[in-house]
Amino acid sequence: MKLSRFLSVAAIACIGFVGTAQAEVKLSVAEMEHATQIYFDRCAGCHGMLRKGALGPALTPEKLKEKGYDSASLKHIIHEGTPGGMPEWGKSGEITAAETDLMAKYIQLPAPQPPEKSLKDMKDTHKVLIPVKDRPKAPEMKNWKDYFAVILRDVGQIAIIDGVTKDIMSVVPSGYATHITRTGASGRYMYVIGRDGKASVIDLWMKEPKNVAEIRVCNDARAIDTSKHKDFLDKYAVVGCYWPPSIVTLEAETLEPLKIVSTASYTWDTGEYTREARVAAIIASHDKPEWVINIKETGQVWLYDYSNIMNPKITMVNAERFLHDGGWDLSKRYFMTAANSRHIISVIDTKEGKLVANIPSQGNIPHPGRGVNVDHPKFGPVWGTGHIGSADIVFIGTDPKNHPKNAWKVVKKIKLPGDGGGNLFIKGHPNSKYIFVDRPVNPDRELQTQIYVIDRDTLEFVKTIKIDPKYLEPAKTADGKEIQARGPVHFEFNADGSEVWTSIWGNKLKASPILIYDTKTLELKKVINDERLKTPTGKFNVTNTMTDTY
Ligand code: DHE
Repeated sequence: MKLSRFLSVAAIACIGFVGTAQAEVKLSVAEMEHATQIYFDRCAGCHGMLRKGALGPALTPEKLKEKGYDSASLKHIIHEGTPGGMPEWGKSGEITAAETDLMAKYIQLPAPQPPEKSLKDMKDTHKVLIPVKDRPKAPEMKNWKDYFAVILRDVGQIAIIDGVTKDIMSVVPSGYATHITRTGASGRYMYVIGRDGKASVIDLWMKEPKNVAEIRVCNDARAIDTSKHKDFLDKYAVVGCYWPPSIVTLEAETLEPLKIVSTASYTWDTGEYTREARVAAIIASHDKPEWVINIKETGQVWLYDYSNIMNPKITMVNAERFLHDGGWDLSKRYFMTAANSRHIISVIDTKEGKLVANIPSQGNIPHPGRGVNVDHPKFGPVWGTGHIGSADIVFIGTDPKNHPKNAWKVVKKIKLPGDGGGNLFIKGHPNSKYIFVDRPVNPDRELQTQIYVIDRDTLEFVKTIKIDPKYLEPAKTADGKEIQARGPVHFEFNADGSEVWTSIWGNKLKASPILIYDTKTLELKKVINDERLKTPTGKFNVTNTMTDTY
């Protein structure tokens, strides 16, 4: 997203004020624009647009002063990262020395005020690219339920890949720094959200899947989902926005915007007003016309009843602050979600509409993605997560009826080999003997570039899979500088669980492969190498996403 569309006039105006108020730090308008763009791209997700902190600490000028940070110490942190999970932006080559210097100055100035967005603003960007009547009446290709949508993050595209033939069916444009995709309940439509709040929908019934509608609903977003209750199949989509903090519902087939609900509210515990109460994970109930929505900064999970779309009923469940990602337990009754900077897993009972437990995750910064479910012979159903800030993988009992002693307790904790965390995703499939774990943000190069394998029956770590260095070759900038690929990130299984896919998190200057492993033998079975595959990160199989299988 170009900054000029993002920064408000008010924000530009504040630059003059900044220069005079804090004589020691001055930036020109051009520098301010450049820094704001970098902040949006690299920092806002963790520290917040208004810099009040969430996963990362608050970065307001007052807080930095209170902690005694000057430009030199800030530059050091931006360059080197921290063991707590802050990436080494300078060292990794992702931002230059001059930009590191710029950012150290920028965060000592007040944050620019980002713009608001109205229903009219949204409507002005809404396009139905292929009307419903002109779309296929039946699937044109037979394997569509085993397609994968692969995020090509830094080029803002989605690759649709046939999970059976491994052919790239199409590469479709999407929003800026595209984040995730989710399918509708029938699987036919794949919904995509970009970090710039651009939502798009791809019709997978087409011989060459294409966007059929698009709209920009906010300026910063991470989540999208759909109505999965049987009476509302393919009826509504919902976008969760970071800025303006809001929930936007859309008509599913056309993305016509229907309703905006602001999430700015009060923290559940201390009752402080929080303008930046961002929407993190959204998950759709299969049993009720309900979305389960994490409101990050206030620490509430909202149970959003969409059966009367223009007059929704919302149950606000107090959980814990800084809610991030999460997924269903095996029964799909309990939502297991990470309040990551509090090291807590909150459990929401969606049948009763209440918090069941806030469980210390026994590690540093749980980051489950959707997590992993196992029906374990000894513990009964368990749900597992890894951690960004430590090597712990934990499994929590989730069946209070038949295994009450294990329910809502960490029943098994294992450590990945080597120091530190760096894990982002863990994934399983009922037909796979193994669970797979990545570690792309561990600072150690060897640990960062391996896949970690856990046995589903014993829940013990059994093996690392090393990635052949030929798949990790660095990208080269025009002036010959090398930028390393981070290593494998995220996993997804094919529909029958016989294969697991991961991808190398490279740089957009160079294509990166998708690696496909046999889930019985753990052998590398196939590599998809294609010039179009730049920065492949998240991968979403139609059947598994539709059915919430993980
Ligand atoms: Fe994500 C899920 C937010 C960075 C890949 N990420 C999520 C969810 C949230 C979130 C709230 C849950 C969505 C849901 O289930 O509805 N992600 C954020 C951030 O705020 C953060 C930390 C920083 C930012 O500025 O965006 C961030 N995420 C990343 C990445 O850098 C990743 C690794 C690569 C990329 O492509 O952006 C990344 N996030 C993902 C993926 C999922 C995800 C693949 C879905 C996991 C799944 O299996 O369902």
